[in-house]
Amino acid sequence: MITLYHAPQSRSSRMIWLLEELAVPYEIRPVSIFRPMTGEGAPDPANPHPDKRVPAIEHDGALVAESVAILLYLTDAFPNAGLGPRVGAPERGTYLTWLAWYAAEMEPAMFAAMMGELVGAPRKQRNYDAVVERLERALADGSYVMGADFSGADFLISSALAFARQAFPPSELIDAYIERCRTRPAAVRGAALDDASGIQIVQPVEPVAA
Ligand SMILES: N[C@@H](CCC(=O)N[C@@H](CS)C(=O)NCC(=O)O)C(=O)O
Repeated sequence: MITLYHAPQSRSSRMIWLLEELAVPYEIRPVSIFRPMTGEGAPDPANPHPDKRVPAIEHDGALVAESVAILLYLTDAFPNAGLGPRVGAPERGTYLTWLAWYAAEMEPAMFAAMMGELVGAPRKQRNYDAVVERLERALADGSYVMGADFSGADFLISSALAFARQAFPPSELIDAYIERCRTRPAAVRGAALDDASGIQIVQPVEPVAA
């Protein structure tokens, strides 16, 4: 059983979508977090995350924190869900490149744009332009960043785009991509579970064949 430590409307929300994509049983365990935007909430002693943040998961005695680590851990642990190429597959390098790009390039560029930090900062502007260019190039070539099929990379990238759409330029390609990802049945089910209060055990709607 996988346990997700979760706070509604936070970075753990999209992890419910991911768990729905995997089609495995899981438990949602709500924890409180400090919310700097409102000053509300407090770190929860019951949260095993090293910084008392979310998301964190526990699985078979392993604790995993950080969104990208959780995604990679779970797509590797449940390869039959088809969300990430297995170790040794030819597309594995491309997959890892997108995951690292998301954490090291896209998120910083996105937050820099959201905070208005690009003006007068040519280095940040250059990084931001490169992010937009790489994204638009990938989406012009396929429905998803790795081509025709949805992967864990799309899960991270599309959810960040949906969260911070205003940080990116107007683009029909980007809008259509967000819509394609956000309307997946697992994403819709995940969104409906976000506000769950109390511990919930969720059973898969359509288990993936082992
Ligand atoms: N890089 C981390 C960021 C996690 C994060 O900042 N989570 C926020 C919620 S959106 C949180 O738990 N904040 C509570 C705090 O900062 O104490 C990840 O992607 O997992």
